Amino acid sequence: MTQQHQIERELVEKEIRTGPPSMFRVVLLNDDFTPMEFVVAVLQTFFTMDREQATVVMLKVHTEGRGICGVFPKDIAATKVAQVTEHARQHQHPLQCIMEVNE
Ligand code: TYC
Repeated sequence: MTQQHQIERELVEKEIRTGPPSMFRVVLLNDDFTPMEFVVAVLQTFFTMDREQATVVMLKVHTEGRGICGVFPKDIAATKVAQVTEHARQHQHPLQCIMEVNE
């Protein structure tokens, strides 16, 4: 068995033991174009942060490249990603919002 097969087998066995992942992080990615003020408003509108919390997260994304907006069940995380992405495109901003398994 190759090392790759062994890794895949361990992942499948882990999923059988633990069930599918249930919680997902919603993450914002930095870019050079989306205005800071727009990102702060997104965090307040879609992630129920106050202005101070939203500013902290926005500056973290701006300086470190990415930041966590929240952790949610899969369907809620997917809805937030879709809402943020749609809102950003409506305003012609390239803001990227993704979800990933919260191990
Ligand atoms: N880097 C952007 C700027 O300088 C601000 C920004 C922050 C963009 C967070 C995206 O997810 C983001 N205007």
